[in-house]
Amino acid sequence: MSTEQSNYDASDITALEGLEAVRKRPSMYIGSTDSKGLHHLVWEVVDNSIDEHLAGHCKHIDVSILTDNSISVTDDGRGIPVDMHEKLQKSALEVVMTVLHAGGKFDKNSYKVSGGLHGVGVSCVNALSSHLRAEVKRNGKVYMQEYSDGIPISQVKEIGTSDSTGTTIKFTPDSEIFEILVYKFDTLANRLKELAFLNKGLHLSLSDFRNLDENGNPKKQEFYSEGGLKEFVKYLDEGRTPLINEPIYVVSKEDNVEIEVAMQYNTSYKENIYSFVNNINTREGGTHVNGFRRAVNRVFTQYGKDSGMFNKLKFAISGEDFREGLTSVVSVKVPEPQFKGQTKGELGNSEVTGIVSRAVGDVLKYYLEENPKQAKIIIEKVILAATARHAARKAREMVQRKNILTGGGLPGKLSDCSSRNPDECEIFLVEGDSAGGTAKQGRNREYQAILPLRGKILNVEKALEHKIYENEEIKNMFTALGVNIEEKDGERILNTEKLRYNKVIIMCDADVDGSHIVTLILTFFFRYMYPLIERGHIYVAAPPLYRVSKGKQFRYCWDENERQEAITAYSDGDESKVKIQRYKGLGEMNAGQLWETTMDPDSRLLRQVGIEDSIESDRVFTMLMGDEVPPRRRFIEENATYANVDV
Ligand code: 0RA
Repeated sequence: MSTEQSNYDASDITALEGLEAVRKRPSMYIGSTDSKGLHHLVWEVVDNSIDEHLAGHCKHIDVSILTDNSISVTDDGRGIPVDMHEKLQKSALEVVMTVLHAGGKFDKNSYKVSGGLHGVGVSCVNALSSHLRAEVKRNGKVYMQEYSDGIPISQVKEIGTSDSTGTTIKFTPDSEIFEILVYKFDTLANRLKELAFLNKGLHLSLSDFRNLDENGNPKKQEFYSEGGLKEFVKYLDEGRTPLINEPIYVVSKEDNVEIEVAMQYNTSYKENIYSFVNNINTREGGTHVNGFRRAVNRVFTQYGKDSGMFNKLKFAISGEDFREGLTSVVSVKVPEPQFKGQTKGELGNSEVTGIVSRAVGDVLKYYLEENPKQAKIIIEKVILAATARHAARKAREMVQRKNILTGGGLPGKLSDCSSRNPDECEIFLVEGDSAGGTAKQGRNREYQAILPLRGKILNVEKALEHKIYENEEIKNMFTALGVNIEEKDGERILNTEKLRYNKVIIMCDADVDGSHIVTLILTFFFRYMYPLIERGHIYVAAPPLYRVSKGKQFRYCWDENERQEAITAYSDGDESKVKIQRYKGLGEMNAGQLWETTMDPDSRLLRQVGIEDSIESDRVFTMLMGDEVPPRRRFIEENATYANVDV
C-alpha cells in the first residue's frame, strides 16, 4: 500500500507543530536530554511492544544496540496497522509515528499511563531521532516508512511479503538534541531483566553490535522468566539466607486490576520492597503498597493472637516488625493509574488499596493455615524484630540524649572547619588516624573538615540495628554530619535539615583494603543515609596512583594511560630514565602532596556517588557485604568493580 500525496490540512499542521514542540522542549516529554533521556527513548518503544504482549499478541522482543549507537527494537506482535486513517487521509502507521498522542482509534492500550513521562508515545522518539525506520509485517506483507526528525521522508511502501507479523523500529537519537549518545549495555540489560520478571512468559533479548566476539557475533543476553515475581524475589535475595523454603506468591484480578505479589522472609533485618504499576517502578509506593502492608499486618496480627504466640510478647508489635527481613515485589496493572508525589512515583488510585489487601490477605491466611511450621518461623522472627526495634530505639535515643547533654557536642576526633555555611563546607571521612593527621595538615581549614575513621568500620549489612547506633564511628558520622533518624508514624526518616556539609567525601587508600573500606562506608550510607546519596552529597576521593618524575619535573597519574604519557613526555618512553613512585596508601604522601592531588578543589578528582538503579545497587551491597558466600564469590568474579553503583 502506498498512501497518496494528500494536501496538508489543519490536522497535519497540528501534527507537525506537536513534533516541533517535542524537539523544542524534549525534557518535558522524556525527562532530560542526558544519558537518562537517551535510554528513555528505548523504553518508549519497548513499552509499545510490551503492550502488545499484555494484549496477548507478542512473545518476543529483541533490542539491538547497533555500531553507530542507533537502536533497533523488534517484536512479534500484530504489527502497527497500516490501513487508511479516514480523517487524516494517511496510513495508520504514519499517524502512530507522527501524531503526538495518536489517540482514538489507535489507542489500543488499556493500561495506558496518564501523567508522568511514560507512554508519551513512539512519535516522541521519532521527533527526537535524526533518522527512524519503521517496518511492519502484517496482512502477509512487509511495509516500511522512514522519517527524519520525525518527518516522513517516504510514503508507506510495500517492500515484500511475510507470513508472520510484527514491528521493527530502528532509530538514531538526534545528536543535536542529546548531550550523550552512547548507550550503556548494563543499563538496558538491567531494565530488560526486570521486564522479564514483571512479564512472565515474555522473551526479551539485548544484542550489542559494538561488541563482537571472534566469530563476529554480538554480545548478547537473553531474559526470560517462567516464574515471574517469584523468581524476581529469589534473584533479589540471592545474597541473603532465606527463612522459609519458597516465596509466598499471589496472583489475582479484581475489577480489571491485576495483582501479582511475591514475598520471601530472610535472615536480614531490613524491609526490602519494590513496587510496580503497569511495569513502572513506583519508588514512592502508594495505594498498592499500602494494601499489601495492611494485609500483612492484619493477617499476621490475627495469627499471632489466635496461635497464642503473641502471649510471650514483652513489647507492642508495630507494622514494621512484620516486614523485617522481608523482601517483596508488588506489581499491579491498573487501567487508569493516577500518579502523585514529588517525582510522580506514588500510585494514587484509592480503590487499589482494598483490592490488593483482599487478594494478599486471602493468600496469606491460607498460607499460614497450610504451613504451620513456616508460620511459626515467621512469627518468631516478628517477635525478635519487636525486641530488637525496642533496643535500637533505645540506642538511638541514647545517642540523641548524649548529644543534648553535651550541648550537641561534636565528636572529639572531628577537626571541624571554621565556616558555618553548609553550602561551602566539605567533610573528609578518612581511613585511619595517620592519614587523618596528614589530611588535617594539608586541608583548607576554612571550609574543609576532617573526620578520621578507624580502619574497618562496622559492616551494617550483618550487624543488628542497635549495634549500629552504638558503634563509635557511626555515631561520630551522625553527629559530625548533623543528621539524625527520626520516627514519624512508625516510619524512620533521616532528618537532614541540619546537614553541616554540602559535600561528604570518602577518602581511602587506593588499594584493595581501601576500596573495601569505601564499600563498607557506602553500604552504610546506602542503608542509613540514602537521601544524602539521592541528593548528590556523597563523593569518593580519587588519590593518584603514581608520581612520575625526572629531576625537578614531576606529574601525578591517575591511571595506566597517564603514567605512559608521563613516561613518554619525560624520557621518550624509556622507563629506566624516570622515577616512578606507586602510591599504595594516602600515608605515602605528605600534607602538601595530599592537598594538591586529592583535596584541592582546583586539581582533585572526585567521583560523585549516584544510584542509577536502586534494585541492582541493593543486590550489589547485599552480595558484597551479606552472609551468603557462594553468590558473593560468583558476583565478585563477574563484576570486578561496583556494577551499577555509579561511582
Ligand atoms: C496500534 C494498534 C495496534 C497495535 C499497535 C498500534 C502496535 C504498536 C507498536 C509499536 C511497537 N510495536 C507495536 N505493535 C503494535 C492494534 C493492531 C490490531 O488491532 O491488529
